[in-house]
Amino acid sequence: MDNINHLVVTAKQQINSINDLTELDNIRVQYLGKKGALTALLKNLNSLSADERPKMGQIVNEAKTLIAQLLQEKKEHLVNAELNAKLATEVIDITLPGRRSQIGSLHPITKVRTRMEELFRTLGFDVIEGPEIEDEFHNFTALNIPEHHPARAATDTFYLEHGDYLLRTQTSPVQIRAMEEFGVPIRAIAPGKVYRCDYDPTHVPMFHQLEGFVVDENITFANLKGILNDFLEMFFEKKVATRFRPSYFPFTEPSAEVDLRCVLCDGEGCRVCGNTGWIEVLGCGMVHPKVLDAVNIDSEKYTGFAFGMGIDRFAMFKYQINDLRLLFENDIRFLEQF
Ligand code: 2NM
Repeated sequence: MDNINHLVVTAKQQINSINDLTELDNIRVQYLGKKGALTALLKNLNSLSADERPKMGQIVNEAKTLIAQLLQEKKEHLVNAELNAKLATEVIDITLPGRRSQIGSLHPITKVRTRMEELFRTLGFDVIEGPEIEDEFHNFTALNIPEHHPARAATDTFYLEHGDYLLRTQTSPVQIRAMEEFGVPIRAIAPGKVYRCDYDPTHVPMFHQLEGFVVDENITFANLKGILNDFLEMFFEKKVATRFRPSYFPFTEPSAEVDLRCVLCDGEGCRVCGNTGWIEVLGCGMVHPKVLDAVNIDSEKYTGFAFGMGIDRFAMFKYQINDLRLLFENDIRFLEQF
């Protein structure tokens, strides 16, 4: 009797003191296994007298049931604890705010370029594109830029290592190609990237230009002035005043530079116009007969006008950006404002 009580108490203590399923199974084997303590006691019943045997049998069986029950309860407890520990490591805080994906926006240069294209389309111009890698004929020779003109120097132009290829320094070679391909009459703009060896506070080696031209019979300087004034008024969304100053380009004759009465101070003088009341916005002129000759267009019969402007400069006026380099640093905090 005492012996059995002691056995149960010890078993209970052992079960309470461990925290591991393998150890728990060792305890089970120790008491209930084939060679276990209780199994031994049950086998021993045979050696008892007939009247002691049932009573003792009952006691041993009760002890066996009790230990089995304790083992089972502990097993459930351990399995649960293990599961809870695993779940705790997998907890997700569903109250955390999600990560938003950033929504992109068009670069201000792209927006202004698109706007300029739209306006010229309404004025009857096609939009044409061409290669950024050009040859000397299309970039210089056909444009009446002489052999030793400084613009051709390697200090001003990016030449490729092989052949006579270079990065176009303006988009006029696109217009040369268009005249070669389509002939006259023609009325188109060529927007795009151009490259020059330049880097200082007001110049970057890659910038954007939009050049336009019309070649047909009876095209005059008056047509040029009309188109440019219309375009500028549409772009700046107000009545503008312009000033055509005589200038020189090899590919146009006569040539002019166009100043716009400052759209910010209306000619009063401010930081944008450098207190002159005028801002220089583009160059233009009547297409030089030699340019038409270079692409086999009869320069006795046809005349044309052409113009070129900086898209980046127009973006700066439009959005009042005072530093050109902001447009090329691609800082998202700057770009997402437009
Ligand atoms: C300018 C200024 C003046 C120009 C000329 C031509 C072409 F191909 F027709 F001859 N395209 N663009 C031109 C004329 C460009 O940029 C300041």
